[in-house]
Amino acid sequence: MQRNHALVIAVIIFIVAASIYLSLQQQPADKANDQPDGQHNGAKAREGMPMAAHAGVVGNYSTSDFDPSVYLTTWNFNDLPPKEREKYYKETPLPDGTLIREYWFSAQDKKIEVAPGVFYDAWVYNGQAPGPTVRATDGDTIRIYFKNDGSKPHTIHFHGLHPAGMDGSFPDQFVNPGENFTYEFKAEPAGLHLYHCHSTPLKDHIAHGLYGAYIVDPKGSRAPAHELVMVLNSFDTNFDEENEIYAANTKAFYYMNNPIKVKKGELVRIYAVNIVEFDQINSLHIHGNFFNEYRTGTMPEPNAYTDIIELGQGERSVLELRFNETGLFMFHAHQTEFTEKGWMGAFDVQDAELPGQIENLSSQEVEE
Ligand SMILES: [Cu+2]
Repeated sequence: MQRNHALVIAVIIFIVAASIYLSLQQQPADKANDQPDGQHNGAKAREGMPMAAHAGVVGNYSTSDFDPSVYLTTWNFNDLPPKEREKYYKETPLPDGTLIREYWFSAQDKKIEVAPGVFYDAWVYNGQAPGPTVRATDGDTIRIYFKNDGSKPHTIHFHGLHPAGMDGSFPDQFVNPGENFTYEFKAEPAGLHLYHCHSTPLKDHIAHGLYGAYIVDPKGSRAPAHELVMVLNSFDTNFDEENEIYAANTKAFYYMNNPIKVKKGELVRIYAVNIVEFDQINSLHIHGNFFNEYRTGTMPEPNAYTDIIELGQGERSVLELRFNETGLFMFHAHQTEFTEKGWMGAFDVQDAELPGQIENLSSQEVEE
């Protein structure tokens, strides 16, 4: 009995001593967190690190299969040399001045890198998510030869006007693995649209990467500008119907590591499409500036002069702005969770007079 009492007392003394020791160890860190300037130890440790590292990304990407910098200014496969481009895109003028635009699309299963070293088993159009940007002028004819090389039934459902049989949405319109379908319709109305797979379950087919931007230019076209395509997307890398990665154009924080170069004073036009699955709303906010918003791009006059737009899934807006100051300006979702999981980038506004600067091409110059 005596012995047992001594043991219990020894254990109690040890526990009390250990808790006093641990609480003394804890104190300095807690004190640091209470600093009046609100600076935490963690933030202090990160001082002096490069901007992108501070933003939360470690390491770099391979851009051999998808380069977000190239994607920004690519439509109708205009990044490819003429011989290679012919395999995917052909345009034929008609007597009425419109064009027949033919596209060769396919769907595949493909592993894509969505953050440095983070790979996702995507379903993609033409090897990339977002799929290739389709661009036409109001009244043109669009013809898409679609082959499903993937493992699930897929479709291409275009927003815009078209006959019922070209909708790619009902089960009898699903294109089974190994099968083909040709979509044909007029490009209308002028505006910024999108396409996506409409096979079921719809959320799975969209979340896996089957979507892209579809731009219909008004007849007479918009003013020449430095044009950028941004598809706001997300990836549920552990398949729990919540996103782990958010981005503009797939790769988390890509434009933080590789800021988008624009010239001071030039007209910048952003075609922003939101396709984020599992979250009801997304947004795009630009720092140090305001822009004209043309919602859905269908009307000639802007509907807002603002620095933030909100977009539900499938919504899109054309934004126009000029930067009148040089330097780095951030753009990001104003849902801070999305921002911190990759949907954040920067513009690098450079002086137009700098020698050796590459001229940015307007839409018309690229088309011709
Ligand atoms: Cu699909």
